[in-house]
Amino acid sequence: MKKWKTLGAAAGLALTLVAAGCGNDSSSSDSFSEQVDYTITGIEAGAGVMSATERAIEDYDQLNGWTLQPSSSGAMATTLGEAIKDEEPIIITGWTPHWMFSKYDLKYLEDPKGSFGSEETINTMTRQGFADDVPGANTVLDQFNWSTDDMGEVMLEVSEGADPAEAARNWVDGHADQVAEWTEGAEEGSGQEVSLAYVEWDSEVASTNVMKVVLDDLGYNTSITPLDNAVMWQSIANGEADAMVAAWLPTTHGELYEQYKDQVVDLGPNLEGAKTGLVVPNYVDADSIEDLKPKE
Ligand code: PBE
Repeated sequence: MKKWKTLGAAAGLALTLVAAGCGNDSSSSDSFSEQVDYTITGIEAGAGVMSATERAIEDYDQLNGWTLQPSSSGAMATTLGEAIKDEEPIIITGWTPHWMFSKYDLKYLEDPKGSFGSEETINTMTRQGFADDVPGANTVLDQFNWSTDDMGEVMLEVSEGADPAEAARNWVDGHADQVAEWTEGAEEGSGQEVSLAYVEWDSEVASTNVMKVVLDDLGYNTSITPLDNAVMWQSIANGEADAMVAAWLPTTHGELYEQYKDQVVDLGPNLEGAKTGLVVPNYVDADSIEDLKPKE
């Protein structure tokens, strides 16, 4: 028994040394692009940042032959965390606000061709007629406005395991003055239903849960429904849902906005300074999309 164990350990050690040797060889000769196998780790197929990445693959010669791997926001974040733990190469579709920037040392790759646009706002949209049907809730949605730091507080708590509803409750309780500005002049509800549509991106989970707490506190009966991106827009346009606080403009949801702008009501930005792009850990030796290498 003892002999076997010793042998096993020795064989294991030898294998480890061989593996380490290979790893070192390949990392010194391979470019970052080769190491990630010319693959960008993406999120849900219908997300705006996915179309923007497809656009970038067209726009940049350096991305010739690259693949965008669809996934989910949660799986992407897990893959990113694992890569960083082992200091492995990785490139993802990223966005701000997101807790990943407070948890990890990351950078956006410069985008000189502007495939991802520049800074964006996140806007609030309602269905047509909502302001007449539920004016008090419409006033709150219209006055809802917070910063990337505010949203970041909720997101961080959720990323550390808090239930989104609980994190939203904590934020609202801790920011009574700010919430009072959103509800100022808004008629209280008496149980009227308000339906909010959203997508389960960490940023939208935060904002939508906070809106629910605020509207419920004011006497409305708010439901929140996670949908795919295109379906979220469609649900506001056809009146199946009342509102959403998740419209990334002008670029990320630009096409959806063009498609539906005559059927929705744009209440303007609820957050400024949002951004999307290709993101890598700081230890990656690339600063711009133009530092990447096409697949030969
Ligand atoms: N996002 C987060 C979304 C908008 C919010 C950047 C992943 C998208 O790409 O559509």
